[in-house]
Amino acid sequence: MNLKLHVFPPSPRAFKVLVVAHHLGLDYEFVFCDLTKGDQKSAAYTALNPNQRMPTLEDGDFRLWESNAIIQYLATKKWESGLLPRDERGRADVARWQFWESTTWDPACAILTFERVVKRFFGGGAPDPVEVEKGLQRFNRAASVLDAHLKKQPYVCGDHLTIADFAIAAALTMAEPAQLPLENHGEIRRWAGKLAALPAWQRTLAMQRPQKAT
Ligand SMILES: N[C@@H](CCC(=O)N[C@@H](CS)C(=O)NCC(=O)O)C(=O)O
Repeated sequence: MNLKLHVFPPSPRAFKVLVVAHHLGLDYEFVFCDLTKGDQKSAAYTALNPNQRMPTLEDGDFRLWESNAIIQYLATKKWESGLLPRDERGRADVARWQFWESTTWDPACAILTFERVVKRFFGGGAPDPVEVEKGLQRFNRAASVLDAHLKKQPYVCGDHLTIADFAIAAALTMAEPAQLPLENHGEIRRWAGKLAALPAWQRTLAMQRPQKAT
């Protein structure tokens, strides 16, 4: 088996990569990158990913970091899944939402996840109310965009599931402990419910649970 995924399953960025691998039915070697022990800073890991962050993929002598790039690469292993459209406009649409996830959605969710979950997990003290307020404002702004978009179509990029759905929904695995305010975003809840019903989602959640921060 050539494919290796270096992951810390409680993290939504690891979840993103794992859920796509599971949905595609890919065989991979699981390599636990234990962030609680600083595995990401080891010399061996730094040689794979100089950012000292996970996830990282290895496929033979090919190395790839950035969760959104990793799931694009995984999807090309099973084009027939449709998770990455073959047509240029379809692919550009997926790329658009993955960039939006990286630049807008993930940073908003990450502030609330860091303040309300990660700090507790690593003994980092109480949530900083200024940061929480900033996170809430960013989250509400981004969630309004996504919710309005999902009113028009069942999935992020139209009628079919793509990697853009997994990329964005991964952060919602922290919705409860990070108290992501979804009450006013019924379309996001509807869409997230469909993803959560996928066998790949449940399988990946089960990997997250035993080591979960809460
Ligand atoms: N944009 C990157 C973010 C990766 C990232 O920030 N990973 C965090 C965990 S969620 C990490 O490895 N942190 C380790 C550290 O900061 O020491 C991606 O999506 O892959």
